[in-house]
Amino acid sequence: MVEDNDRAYGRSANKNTLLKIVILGDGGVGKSCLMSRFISNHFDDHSFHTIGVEFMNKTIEVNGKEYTLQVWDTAGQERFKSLRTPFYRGSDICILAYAIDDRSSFNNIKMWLNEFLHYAGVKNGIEKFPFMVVGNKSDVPSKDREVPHESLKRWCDDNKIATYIETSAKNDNNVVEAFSMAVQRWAELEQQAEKELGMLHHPDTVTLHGSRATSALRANCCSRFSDV
Ligand SMILES: Nc1nc2c(ncn2[C@@H]2O[C@H](COP(=O)(O)OP(=O)(O)OP(=O)(O)O)[C@@H](O)[C@H]2O)c(=O)[nH]1
Ligand SMILES: [Mg+2]
Repeated sequence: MVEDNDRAYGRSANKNTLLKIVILGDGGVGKSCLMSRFISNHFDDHSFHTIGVEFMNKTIEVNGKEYTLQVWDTAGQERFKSLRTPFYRGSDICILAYAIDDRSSFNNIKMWLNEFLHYAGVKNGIEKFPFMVVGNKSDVPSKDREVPHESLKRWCDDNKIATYIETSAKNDNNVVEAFSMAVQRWAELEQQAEKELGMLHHPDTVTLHGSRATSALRANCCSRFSDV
């Protein structure tokens, strides 16, 4: 089915796809540690607060296809807001992170979602954009847990977000899985968008010139030309 779609749009099924992923969440939830665990399988017990943004690339295979993930780690502290928000535009995937031993970081996920929607210029509804909610620090002792797993599930259901997971950057639990799930969600939404475009245009005549169906459907006059 995927291959049929690829042929219809004149693309090679083996092409490497570049995806920009931003990680947002309160300061200290472990965003930088999630990125370094994913990119270089490294964990820092004394990680410093991030200032602004940093990005790193890693190529992975998901469902037999190759993706180069450009992972953007942002500063969660409020004072760095103006340094991080310009980098949201052009994102393909957004990871919303909190720490399971920090209730207020979970309560703030909605604020991060709204900040992303606003500055990334997402207009077509939350359910059409690949968000991934990550509850990090799942290694902490159960007495320190402040956010039950059920609260994560309920919050995602209520906010129409299909993908969520608990991770530990420290113990290397579910970190690669979180990124893979996010890519799978992106691919699902991409296929849906291609179908919607296919209904608007006959598949034999439409040419996307390498652009993505999701971008085409999400595009507005500014966002098409301001991808970072
Ligand atoms: N127990 C535990 N600690 C973690 C985990 N991930 C990160 N930490 C610790 O949490 C602290 C903050 O981690 P960072 O990755 O710097 O947090 P951040 O979200 O990038 O913070 P800002 O850059 O300020 O936005 C560090 O002391 C890490 O060692 C985890 O999975 N488990
Ligand atoms: Mg950081």
